[in-house]
Amino acid sequence: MNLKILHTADWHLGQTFFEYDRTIEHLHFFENLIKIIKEREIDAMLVCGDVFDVSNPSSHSISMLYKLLIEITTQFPHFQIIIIGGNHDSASRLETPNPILKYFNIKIIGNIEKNQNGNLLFDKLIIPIKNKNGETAAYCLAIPFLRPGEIPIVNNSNTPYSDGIIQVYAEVLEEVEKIKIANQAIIAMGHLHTIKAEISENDKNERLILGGLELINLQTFIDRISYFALGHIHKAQKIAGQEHFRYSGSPLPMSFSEKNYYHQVIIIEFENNKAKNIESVEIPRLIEVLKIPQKHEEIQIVLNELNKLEETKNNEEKKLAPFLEVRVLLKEPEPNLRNKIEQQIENKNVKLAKIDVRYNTDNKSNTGFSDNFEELQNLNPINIFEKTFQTKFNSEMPEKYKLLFERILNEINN
Ligand SMILES: [Mn+2]
Repeated sequence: MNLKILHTADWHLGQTFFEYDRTIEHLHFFENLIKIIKEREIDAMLVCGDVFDVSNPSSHSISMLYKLLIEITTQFPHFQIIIIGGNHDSASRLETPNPILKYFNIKIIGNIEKNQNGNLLFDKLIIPIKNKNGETAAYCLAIPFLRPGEIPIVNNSNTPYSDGIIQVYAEVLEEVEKIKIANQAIIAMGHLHTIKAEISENDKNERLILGGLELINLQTFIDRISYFALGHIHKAQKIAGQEHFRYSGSPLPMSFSEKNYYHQVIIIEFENNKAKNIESVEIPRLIEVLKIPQKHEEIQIVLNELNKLEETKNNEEKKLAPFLEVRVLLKEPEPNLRNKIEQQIENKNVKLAKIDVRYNTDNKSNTGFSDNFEELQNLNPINIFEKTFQTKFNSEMPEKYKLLFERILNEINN
């Protein structure tokens, strides 16, 4: 049986980019999405988590989602939409509109549920997907992001979180294998972090919470699942070289570290139980992200670089101007930094989002303090201030700071 699916994830509706509203970017993505669904004659869309950026999205963000869903399903009456919750979404809030959405062939799965015996409610997690002929061409394992409290306890495991998640997938998959017939495909959805997924510097802080023990190895499912649609990692990629195990990535850059990402949605054509054709379709950026200069430079060089930027013509153009990260290398604190930069770019066609300051030091781990107890005992506040300054800025502390600091100490002590 033939079937054409669109896979996307990590929309993060309501996200602000360093306080800049992103509504026009999301609407631009929606336009592209509808165009692709129409032109490519897609049967169903899978949204793999982090639909919203926060667990209590604004009414504006919520109405953006509902408007999109209604627009798609009224334009394409047989279209089917399945959405799972991500770690940014609130499981129960996300599911709230389900009683209405079912009339539009839309299902939102925020969490897993169990019956009195502690067994998974499979009906909630196994969703048949129909093609244009109304045939069930695939079964979807719609498993949302799982929080530690939801997953089964696996005895004698060194990695209980990831083993628990794998067990949930294994149980649901076993159930699907019982009901499916030979020419039906099995599609899995997930919002999770797999082993070997490539993440940005920015993501490392947010995602690696248990030092890597939470990473999921999906190896055991490679031959049993026709396509695994993943969300959570913002960079589009295949998993372990497998064409049919993929992250679609986010349709918009969510941070400056995603500057070079190629945003896309994935279209998968199934023929019987196989993903026959897998293709990524680019989602063009409405607003670029810019880093100036390429590497951190001293303030005068930075200002010269900024001066070369093009002027903005009008307010309309400014709305679409790139988000700018300015990268500065400092020897000592520079209280007027923001002011200087803002003045320089006042009429330029950019939106200042972030000033990334780096200090002229290459030895951050060395605190400059002795580990000798006697010496530590004899340190006074001025010594500590001087040494901290030296470590942070890699230069002698100027006399003016010492005088200011002494004045503070005097005021505190008197
Ligand atoms: Mn996520």
